[in-house]
This record gives sequence, C-alpha cells and structure tokens, in this order.
Amino acid sequence: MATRIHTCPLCEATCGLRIEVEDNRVLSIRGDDEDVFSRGFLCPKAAGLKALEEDPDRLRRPLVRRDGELREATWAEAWHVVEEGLAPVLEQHGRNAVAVYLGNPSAHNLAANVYAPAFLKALGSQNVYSASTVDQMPKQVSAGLMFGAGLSVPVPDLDRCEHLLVLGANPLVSNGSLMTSPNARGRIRAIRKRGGKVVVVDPRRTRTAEEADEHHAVVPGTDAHLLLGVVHTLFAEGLVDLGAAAPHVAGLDAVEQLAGDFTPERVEPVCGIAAGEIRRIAREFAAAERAACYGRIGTCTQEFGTLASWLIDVVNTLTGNLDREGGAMFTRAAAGQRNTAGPPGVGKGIRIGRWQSRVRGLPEVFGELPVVCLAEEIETPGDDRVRALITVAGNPVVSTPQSERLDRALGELDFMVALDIYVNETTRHADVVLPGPSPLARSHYDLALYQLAVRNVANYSPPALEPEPDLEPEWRTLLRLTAVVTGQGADADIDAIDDFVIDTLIQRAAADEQSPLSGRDPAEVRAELGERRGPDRALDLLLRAGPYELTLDQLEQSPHGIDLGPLAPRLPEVLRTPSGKVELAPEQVVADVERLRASLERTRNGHLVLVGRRHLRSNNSWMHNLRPLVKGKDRCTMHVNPADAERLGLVDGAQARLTSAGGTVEAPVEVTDAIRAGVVSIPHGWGHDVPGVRLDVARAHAGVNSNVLSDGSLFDPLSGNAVLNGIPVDVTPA
Ligand SMILES: Nc1nc2c(c(=O)[nH]1)N[C@H]1C(S)=C(S)[C@@H](COP(=O)(O)OP(=O)(O)OC[C@H]3O[C@@H](n4cnc5c(=O)[nH]c(N)nc54)[C@H](O)[C@@H]3O)O[C@H]1N2
Ligand SMILES: Nc1nc2c(c(=O)[nH]1)N[C@H]1C(S)=C(S)[C@@H](COP(=O)(O)OP(=O)(O)OC[C@H]3O[C@@H](n4cnc5c(=O)[nH]c(N)nc54)[C@H](O)[C@@H]3O)O[C@H]1N2
Ligand code: SF4
Ligand SMILES: [Mo]
Repeated sequence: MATRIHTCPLCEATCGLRIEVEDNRVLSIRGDDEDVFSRGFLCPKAAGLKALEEDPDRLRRPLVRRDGELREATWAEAWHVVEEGLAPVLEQHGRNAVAVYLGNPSAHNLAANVYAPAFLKALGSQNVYSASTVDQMPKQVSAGLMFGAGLSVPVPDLDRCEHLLVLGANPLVSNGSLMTSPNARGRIRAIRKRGGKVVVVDPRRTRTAEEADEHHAVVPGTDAHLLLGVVHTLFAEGLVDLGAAAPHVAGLDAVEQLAGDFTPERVEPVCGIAAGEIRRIAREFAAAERAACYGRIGTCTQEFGTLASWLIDVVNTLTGNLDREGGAMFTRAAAGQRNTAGPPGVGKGIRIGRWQSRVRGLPEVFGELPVVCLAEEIETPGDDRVRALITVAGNPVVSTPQSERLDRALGELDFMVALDIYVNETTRHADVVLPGPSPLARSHYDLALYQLAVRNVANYSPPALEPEPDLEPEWRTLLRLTAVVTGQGADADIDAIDDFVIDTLIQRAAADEQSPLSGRDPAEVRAELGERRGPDRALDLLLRAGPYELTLDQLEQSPHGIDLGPLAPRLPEVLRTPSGKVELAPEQVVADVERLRASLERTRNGHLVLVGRRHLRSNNSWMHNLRPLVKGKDRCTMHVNPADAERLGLVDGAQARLTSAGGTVEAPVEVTDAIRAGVVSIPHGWGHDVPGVRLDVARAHAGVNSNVLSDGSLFDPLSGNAVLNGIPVDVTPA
C-alpha cells in the first residue's frame, strides 16, 4: 500500500487529498491534514473520485462511429477517422467551419490550460465557444475593463475580512468560485466568530444565507439596481473614501453622476429590497474596518451581468476596500498570470468585439463567441457555417441554453470529435470520442485557480495512479489534433510540436523585461528544463518565469504545497490598463447603464421566474453516474414558495409542468419557504435519460434538463453571457 498526495481537481477549492493506493487502485481518499491551504478539508465529492476510477462507463478506449453506433477502436483507427472527417471540412469550407467548445473541467486540467490555446491558435477558427459564457464572462469583462486583464479579478480576503457582502453565490455548497478558498465554510464562519458580519443577497435562503447574519431575498436579475442604490447612498451620505487606492483611480465623478438617479426609493420596487435596508447595507459596509463585496453565478448569468460584476468592484473601491487587507485583493500567483507579466502598472488593456458572430452579430470576447450562438451557427446556411465541432471536456447540450435546439443541431453536423471520458448527452453525437486518463492518473497544478486564491499558494501533484494502458495523455491528443488541423497529419512528431510550444513560451519569457528569464538564451533555458516533457515542462518554465522564481523540483519536494503568504496590496503594479489607472467608469460599461435605467420603467407581467441552484454532491452535469453522489433523495426538484404553490395548485411531491419560450419540462414539486415568492428553482446538469447515453447510474436518477427552458435569446450584451437565472416561466400542475 502506498500513500499519494494529490490536489482534488473537481472544483475551484483545490483541496489536498491523501489517497491510499494498492495495485494501482484507490483504497481510500481522505483530506490531507498537512496541505498548506486546505488543512484536511474535504467535501463529499472527493469520494466520487474513487467511484470515477471504478466507473465501468468511463471510457478506456477511443470510440468511432460505425453503422451509426459508437464502437471501441484503436487509436490509429480513431485518428484516421478524425483526419478523414476534418480535412474535407477545412479544405472546402475554411477554418471557421470548425467550431470548438471547451468545457469546465478543462479549466482544472493542466494539459488543457497549456495545450488548448496552442491548438486553438493552430486551428485559427473564429468559432470558439466555452463554458465561460454560461459562467463568469461578465466578471472577466468588467475586471478586464477596470484593471486591464481578464483574470485580474479581486477576491475577498476571507481570512482577514470583517464584513462580507455576498450576492448570488453559495460558497457553502459550491465551495467558492472566483475565490479559491478550500473550506470556504470554515473561513466564512470565522468571520462571524471574530465579531464580523456576513450579509447574503439571494432569491433563495441558501446554506450560506442560513449561516449569515442577514439574508435579503432579491428579485432575480436586479443586483445592478440594488448596487447602484448602494453606490447612490455612499455618495449621498458622504461615505466615499477610496483610501490608499485613491491616487490610482480614474472615473470617480462619472460614477457619482451615473448613480445620481438610482435612489434607494427608485430601485426598491425593482429589486424588492426596501430603501431603508439598502441604505443600511451601504452604511454598514462603509463603516466596516475591512469589508469585501463578492458576487458569483447569480450576478453573472443574468441580463445585467457585466454591470452587476462591475458594481461589486465599484462598491469595494468607493469604500476603500479595493486592494486593502481584509477587503477585495489581487492574488499574486506563482505561474502563468497575465498581470505579473510585462511592464508593471500599465498595459494594453483588453479588447472585445474584434469579430462578430455570423448570424446574430454578437461580439467576440477574449477570443471566443457567446455559446448562446452555437446552435444557430450550425443551423444557418451560408459561408462560414459551422460544419464540424470539437468538444473538449464539455457537455453543452445540458449546460448551455436552448438545449433541445442545440441537441438537434449537433445531429446536423458533418463531423464531430469529443475529447471526453463519457458518452453523454453531447458526446453521443460525436463521430469519434477520444478519452484521456482519469484525473488521478495525471499530474495536476491549478494554473488558473491559483490566480484567484485567497492566499498565494502553489501546489503540484504528480499522477497518483498509472494511467490505464490504452489511454493517451490528453496533452498528446491535443497536440495530435493540432497536427491534424495544420495539415501535418496525425502521424506527425508530437514531441517536436511540444518543443515548438515550449520554445514559444521560453521566447515570450525571455522577451519580457520583468521576467526572471529576461534576455536569457532560449536554448540554454530549454536545456535547464531537462528531461520533462508536456505540461510538466511547461509548468516548470512558467514557475521559473513567475514572480517567486520557483521550480517544479521545489514543488515536487513540497507535496503539501508551498504557502507564499497572505494576499498583499498590489496597486498600482497589478494594473494593465492603458491609463495605468483603475478605470472606475469604463466607456462601454457607462454606455450600458442606459439599458439599466430603461429597465426601471419595466412593469412586471406576473410571470414566475426560474433560477438554478447547486447541490453539494453534484458537479454540473457530469458526476451523476457516481453512485455515492446520487444516492438518497431526488435532487432535481422544483422549489416553489408556499404562496405560489397554493395559488397555482401545486402539491409537494406531485409533478409540475414548466413552460417557457424555450420549451417544457416536468419536475417534482418541493414546496419551501426558502425561496422568494415569484421565483422557482431547478438545478442544472440533469436530464440524462436520452437515447445513446452510456451512463447507467445517471439514467436511473435522470432528472430533467433545466436548460431546455432557456431559449438562447437572453444574454448580457457586453459579455455575451447567457441569462440562466431569471427566466420567465409558466408553472402548472402536470
Ligand atoms: N441553468 C444553468 N446552466 C448552467 C449553470 C447554471 O448555474 N445554471 N452553470 C454553468 C456553469 S458555471 C458551467 S461551468 C457549465 C459547465 O458546462 P460544461 O463544462 O459544458 O459541462 P460539464 O457538466 O462540466 O461537463 C463536463 C464534461 O467534461 C467531461 N470530463 C470530465 N472530466 C474530464 C477530463 O478529465 N477530460 C475530458 N476530456 N473530459 C472530462 C465530462 O464527461 C463532461 O462531458 O454549466 C453551466 N450551465
Ligand atoms: N457542489 C457543487 N459545487 C460546485 C459546482 C457544482 O455544480 N456543484 N459547480 C462549480 C462551478 S462550475 C461554479 S461556476 C461554481 C458556482 O459557484 P456559486 O455561484 O457560489 O454557486 P451557485 O450555487 O450557482 O450560487 C448562485 C446563487 O445565485 C442565486 N441567484 C440566482 N439568480 C440570482 C440573482 O439574480 N441575483 C442574486 N443575487 N442571486 C441569484 C442562486 O439562488 C444561487 O444560490 O460552483 C462550483 N462548485
Ligand atoms: S471542495 Fe472541491 S476541491 Fe475540495 S474536495 Fe470538494 S470537490 Fe474537491
Ligand atoms: Mo462554472
């Protein structure tokens, strides 16, 4: 028996695991008490990793469609079919005819972090989509415009904060997002223990709200109204004090003007929170010694997602909490962070809208198009129509809007390749499925999430298990795909392409005057990187080029991680805006406030609105095939307030029918006063009972796909992010 230390790759919390292994099998998984960040904390999903290893439905060999059926094949056969499928599309219809969708697990996967960008660059298609536009894109846009880089997202300094204002996030269940904080529950409880205050704004009384001092059941989609009411109050009552950030902030007067007519009385009927309460929220936040305002899915996946995301950091800034200890701070990551590269304090900022989607004309953001456009780009005839799709660890048929339409559209593709470990609602449409090793059978480092952590931390895990014999590492699959789309063919020398990728990274570091590798001879640097190949070598380089000048050897010698200390102030060095200032009132955002102002006049039409929710034992759509995580009570139920239930004749335990512009689903009713009247909630990620899906356990707990109800017409215009919360629905007994 051996003990392996590995970081859990399932969510953003990066918990350390202690795994007992025998004969390449997992005996048990516990929390790693010595982990410098998670200190033994674990959630129930970690046990799912053992079940995932053992899951007979997890793919161990490539699949190729023959006579309409996905059948096991050799890698050589699979690659032959990939070449035969992609080449004609590229030749006859060009690069844009091949679309890519990157799913959420690729954000937690070092291979994808390093090699997906290389593949996308080689492909050169404008039709790139990802789970980001059903998730955090509004925050990336607002942070990009304010601070100059899309991942310069201030995170609450949870461990020193004394007042936490949470909007549209449920960290006690999600374990934190855009706020890497293992044991978020313990860290949030500690705020109250040290005499601080936690305030939650959410249409549902969530587990986080249950443990807070205050809960405000906001009307879905109106956080921007509420926050402008707060901003108005801060100015009106002379509570604005930028603190140490003051010399670095531009646009203060513009913000004051924008907030001018958003009095608490004016926004009260829209957001459903009394004017007096809004004033008190503002006063208490301003009065707190160290306060942080934080928002997540609920504030992003809504009509005013970018405005709400922006206003969260406006509130932090106006009260002197931006970049202050115990406030909202910028992480200083050990590797790969855009805002530690290049000249400090100034940069090119971000550009959005460099191209538009062909059918609806929605703008590009950070190199991708909004996923609400994907179905129409496949369906609509014309030049640049999407005819082939490559998915990488994604399940858009369940996770993105207008599911039924997208499902049909995937059936119309000329060719589809899925890099995935399951045949699910999306990958059942593929012509070829290319599986990779399980998460425990590959090395791990959270390149993205350590940029958003509540402490500066670096932790690398070597593989805890040997990969199963027929599984290619995903980095090699991504590079082989790169070879195919660049015409080198699947038999190309993958190691040579890897050398090219690493040389590009070395040259970039050598050309950066701030980098510890500045001016170094690239060949010499490559030699120093030694025998490692693939993502490990790339990580070693990024660590050496990073602000702590670490090496992968050092990380390997510290299996429980290296703690690089609490967050420290980074203004103005962190900024990459052209002005070298925090842009408190970016032009595009200011222009969008008009839309918000117009919405003040909107009258409600009596529709119920649908919001989502997450469950501790569930992870988006893909872990429902793991028995330990799905056993027990049915989770895919519709929550409804008792008053609505009575009015509509809905009975607890009976079925309800929900109809929207997007479609109809039926779900069991759960009557609960934990949800605001006028709002119903169904979790996303379910609906597994469809033909061709190979998920035996999930099929037995199928649930319904809530994204059937979103019709794809609703999105946040600045970021293109889908509206997934606040969808008008009619509900009747079924
Ligand atoms: N209504 C509603 N919809 C939502 C949300 C919501 O709150 N409400 N939330 C949205 C959010 S935040 C997100 S992030 C998206 C998620 O959207 P997606 O990323 O599209 O969906 P997932 O369910 O995460 O699917 C992950 C896929 O990756 C595969 N996979 C898992 N591990 C690996 C691996 O190691 N390698 C490979 N190659 N494949 C792997 C799984 O089999 C599955 O097919 O859903 C969004 N959809
Ligand atoms: N257990 C578990 N953990 C997860 C995941 C999972 O599926 N399961 N998914 C992971 C992923 S990909 C992500 S992105 C994160 C998400 O992390 P969180 O955002 O913390 O998680 P959610 O539970 O989606 O919380 C969103 C909350 O917003 C509320 N809400 C809905 N509409 C509105 C609104 O208009 N305004 C306000 N103020 N609130 C609103 C919902 O009621 C819900 O409580 O979680 C991650 N962690
Ligand atoms: S909280 Fe997230 S990282 Fe920690 S054990 Fe659970 S799923 Fe894994
Ligand atoms: Mo997400």
